[in-house]
Amino acid sequence: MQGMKKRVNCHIKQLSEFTSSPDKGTTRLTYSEEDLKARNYIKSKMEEYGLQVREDGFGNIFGKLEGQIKDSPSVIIGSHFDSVPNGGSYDGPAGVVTGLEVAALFSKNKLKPKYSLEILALIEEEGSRFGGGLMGSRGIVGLLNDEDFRKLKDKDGITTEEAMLKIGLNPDLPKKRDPKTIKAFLELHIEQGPILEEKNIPIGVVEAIVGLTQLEVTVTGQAGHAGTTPMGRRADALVAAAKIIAELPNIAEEEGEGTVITTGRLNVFPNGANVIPEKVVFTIDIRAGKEKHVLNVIERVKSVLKSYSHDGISTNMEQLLYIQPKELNEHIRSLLKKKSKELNIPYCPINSGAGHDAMVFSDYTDVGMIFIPSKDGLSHCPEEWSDPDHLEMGIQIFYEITKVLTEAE
Ligand code: HGY
Ligand code: MN
Ligand code: MN
Repeated sequence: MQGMKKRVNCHIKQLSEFTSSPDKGTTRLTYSEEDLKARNYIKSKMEEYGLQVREDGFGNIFGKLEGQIKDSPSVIIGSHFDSVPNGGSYDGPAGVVTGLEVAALFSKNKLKPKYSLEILALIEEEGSRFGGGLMGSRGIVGLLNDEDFRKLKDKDGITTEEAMLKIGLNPDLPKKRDPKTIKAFLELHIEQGPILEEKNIPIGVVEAIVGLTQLEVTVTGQAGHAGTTPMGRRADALVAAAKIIAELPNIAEEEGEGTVITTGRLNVFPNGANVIPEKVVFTIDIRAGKEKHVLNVIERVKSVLKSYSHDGISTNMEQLLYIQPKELNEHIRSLLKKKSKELNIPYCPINSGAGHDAMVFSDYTDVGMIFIPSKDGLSHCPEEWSDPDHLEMGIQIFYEITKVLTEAE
């Protein structure tokens, strides 16, 4: 495995430099100039490691090593290469780099898989530009159809189609993929929490992933002059939104069972210091291990919105994303544990509080996922860091399990 750590560090560092916020972490929005630079880097490495490279009609990148069985289904190793605003270097790229390195090892050891091996770099998992998230994986399995995809716009009103064309991508390429062409999907990801570090264990074998929903709430009032409008005659959208948001944490605490709720994005219109806000648009992200808790919280949010809809204030809620909790494939989980043991790499079972593309694929094929520790449990921030030694252990495990699943010799 010599040379791997150097290559892995180089991949992570290089990808982290494709950012629109070089002085504050990684900001790589889908179909941006930064996306294009990262895309070209990933494609060049796929070619270097002997893979046939293609992009689909969403801009997902596939690097394929053909199996000896004609038209065989593929074992896919992948993750996403977009980021949150001012995020870290490992969330997504750690999984893409894992795939690249497994392909490099297959090439170096001249392995011939019976079943095809594909490395997949997915777009718009975070939803930072077009909202919702898990877009690349939902598109591949057909949960996001072409028409709905082309309608999506970013905050400046640019559509997915316009943004793709701007960086030379072709939205008319094939999109949905027949699940029968996928034998398994494997994803390595950073834990993004403190558990593995606190246990001092380098590998987490993911058992289940939380269910989640992302809501977009619009509160509408009446714009007006900040100086001349008496307090009793205002329909201030921001005051109403603030009261609504202030009620949310308590709803999650009352639901319990690890339910979490977050308002991460908020926009005020017209956003003038001397103008009473006419409209506020904000997100509500709700997660829980059991679906009923997510559904309960959605209902409570609806009643809070209703309770503030009076005296010139109206509210509207749109669901940008909804995905049920997922339990990952038992056979692959035990294979991951077996390979970790054979490699003398300590591991423990773990559940994921973050959403991942793996959860989308898990309804269509066998899915396996491992975590590596996040320093101080931090993620979605510039401080995000993981130990290359841990990443190397994860790659070794994925290399071994991929040889088994592709029946490579
Ligand atoms: O939000 C998430 O859980 C993931 O980082 N997209
Ligand atoms: Mn991620
Ligand atoms: Mn993320």
